Amino acid sequence: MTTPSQQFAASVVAELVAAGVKNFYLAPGARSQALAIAAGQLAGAGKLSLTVRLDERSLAFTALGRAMSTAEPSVIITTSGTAVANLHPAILEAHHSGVPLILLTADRPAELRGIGANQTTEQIGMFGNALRGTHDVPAPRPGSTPSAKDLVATAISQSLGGAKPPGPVQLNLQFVEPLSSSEPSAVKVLAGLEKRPLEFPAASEEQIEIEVDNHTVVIAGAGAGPAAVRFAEKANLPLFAEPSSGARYGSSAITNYVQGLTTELAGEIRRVVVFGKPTLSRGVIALIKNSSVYVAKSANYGNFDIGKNVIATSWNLIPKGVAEKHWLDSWKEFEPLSEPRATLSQAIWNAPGSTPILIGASNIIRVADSCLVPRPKTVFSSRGLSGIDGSVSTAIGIAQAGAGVRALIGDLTLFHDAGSMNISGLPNLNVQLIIGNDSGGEIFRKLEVAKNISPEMLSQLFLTPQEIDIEKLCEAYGWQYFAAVNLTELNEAMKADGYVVIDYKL
Ligand SMILES: Cc1ncc(C[n+]2csc(CCOP(=O)(O)OP(=O)(O)O)c2C)c(N)n1
Repeated sequence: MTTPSQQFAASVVAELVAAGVKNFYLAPGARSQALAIAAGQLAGAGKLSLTVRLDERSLAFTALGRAMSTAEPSVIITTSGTAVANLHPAILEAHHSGVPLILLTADRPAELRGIGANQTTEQIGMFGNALRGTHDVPAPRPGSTPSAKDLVATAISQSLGGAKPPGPVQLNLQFVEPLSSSEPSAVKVLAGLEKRPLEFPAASEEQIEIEVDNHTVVIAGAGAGPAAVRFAEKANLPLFAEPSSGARYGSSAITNYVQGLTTELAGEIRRVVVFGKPTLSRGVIALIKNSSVYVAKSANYGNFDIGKNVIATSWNLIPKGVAEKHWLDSWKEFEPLSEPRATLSQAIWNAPGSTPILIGASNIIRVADSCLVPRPKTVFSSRGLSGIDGSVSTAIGIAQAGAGVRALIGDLTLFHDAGSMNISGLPNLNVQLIIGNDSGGEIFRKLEVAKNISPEMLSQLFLTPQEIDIEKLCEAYGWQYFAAVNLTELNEAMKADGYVVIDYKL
């Protein structure tokens, strides 16, 4: 027996696969059952990768991590109601950091909204302006089934961006009973479709020349990539590259520019050329506000103009002129920051191999920015909104891309996403969570608030010290646990495969 629900769901999922989308994420629910069946059939036939997780919030961050590392859209399938709302944090991060996601949110038919129907809310508009596209799709019924082909083509192209950065797109799919059937098989539907690779928007060839001299520096924030390195090296300029910029390597990159910016050398800078979205250091933001600013348009992060003072921006920046050697050399004189978090982040940065690194928000990434000696590394960090949420699940999604992951995060960042340690149903992946454990949110000690209140208030309202037993957490969820108090123990623990937590006491 077939039903319009199953026919349509099979077509939507098969059209996505035919258009080159491979990575699907599903949380269980009744309203979305036809989509789940279709995805399950295609996964069984080896046509797509399907990840099933209970908690939609974890699911969405896992999908985000996968899309961050592949640049391909992850598809997320949910049932209706709060299930959809649980996607919100990951959607906001995807919106602000240009990560493609396609949401298939199942819904009841529109006529049941606002009249007390169970598990029914306004799923359209729920995510404000964070979506690249929203499509409220009427329920398939006998004799009137929406066209999956056009819908899917629009969703894919909106998610991959072009005029706008990539981002999340919502297909809100209404379903009426009967909600599913055993036929048609999505595998058969796919067999009748023409398969093609994903079509990414072409890069722009627009370019401008920027004059450079001994008073110019290059700043590379999140998402900057190799273009920043090429520009800096061609012009012999100092390159201030954040750990997740994809540009912290090469002969121009400066290890501890953060310290340099606190010295009189900073006063020499008149012009800055910015790639990506810098967020980590107040010194850099102040510098941008007080300089002549040129910005490379970012494919993922949109238009950066934090000081509202950008003179010119283009997709491709070409340096005009070359700085003298002494200008670059003078920035190389600052020693890496030395403190326990620096030792920890250097150990992970310098570890052999090419395992991707995820660095959580908070103290650790700022310390890393002041101490990591430049070298080519694959580093991710959720700098769209710098949340401490979703780090465990984002790490799992990055690992799913094939090369495992080492995630360096704070203890509160772990506890915030502890539910994502539920790995039931996931394949065996190499996921190392390395916890810089200082029993609380120590970053707040460095902020102005610490000067304004008593130590007791600081602790109660901000540091929120925790005494959660990480070893027991690992036991409950089936992760291997290692405690480490020095580099020897850390390096030994980093040899372990599978789902691993290394509890590094700071
Ligand atoms: C979702 C979210 N909630 C709150 C914050 C504010 N915040 C920033 S850092 C931090 C504490 C993090 O503590 P931990 O992970 O232990 O790192 P540490 O500060 O010790 O380096 C908090 C609560 C945030 N960035 N994101």
